Amino acid sequence: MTSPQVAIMMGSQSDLPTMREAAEILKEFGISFEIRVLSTHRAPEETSKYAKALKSRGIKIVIAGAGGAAALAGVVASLTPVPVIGVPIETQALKGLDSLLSTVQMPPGVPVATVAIGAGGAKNAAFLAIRILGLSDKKMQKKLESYHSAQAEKISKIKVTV
Ligand code: RP5
Repeated sequence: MTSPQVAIMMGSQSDLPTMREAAEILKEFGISFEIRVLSTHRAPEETSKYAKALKSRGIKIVIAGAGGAAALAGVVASLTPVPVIGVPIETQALKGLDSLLSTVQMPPGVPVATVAIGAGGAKNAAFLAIRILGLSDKKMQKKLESYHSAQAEKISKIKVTV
């Protein structure tokens, strides 16, 4: 069995409605992925074991979403050379600004490519993963081009009257 290309990780099952958006885009583009709920503060050892095995398992990109004091993406990036895209989950208390800052403000040397807060960010995480995978996959590039052409066509068909 071939290993998935992308690993989607999230800190809690409550993050699934957001992270599902990334999964749906990957599905649409036919990219193989796996999804795991793993938490740096609730299950640090399991998370660490999983992160350390990513490279040898052939995973090419990680999409990691967490909320609040969101350590997941940064910790995973510290444990693997595989590129990590971070999705800040929207929170009740601070509307996800807490998640955004915890995910994006990584010290130099351990990058987390951070997208916008919430569902839009999760979708863009998948699109970014697709662009990265497209660098070495002509078919994927073609699919992306068709996607963007379809978007452009949709926009051009909108007629606005005032
Ligand atoms: C984080 O705490 C998770 O990523 C989640 O966004 C947040 C709340 O988790 P739950 O209390 O819903 O499990 O670790």
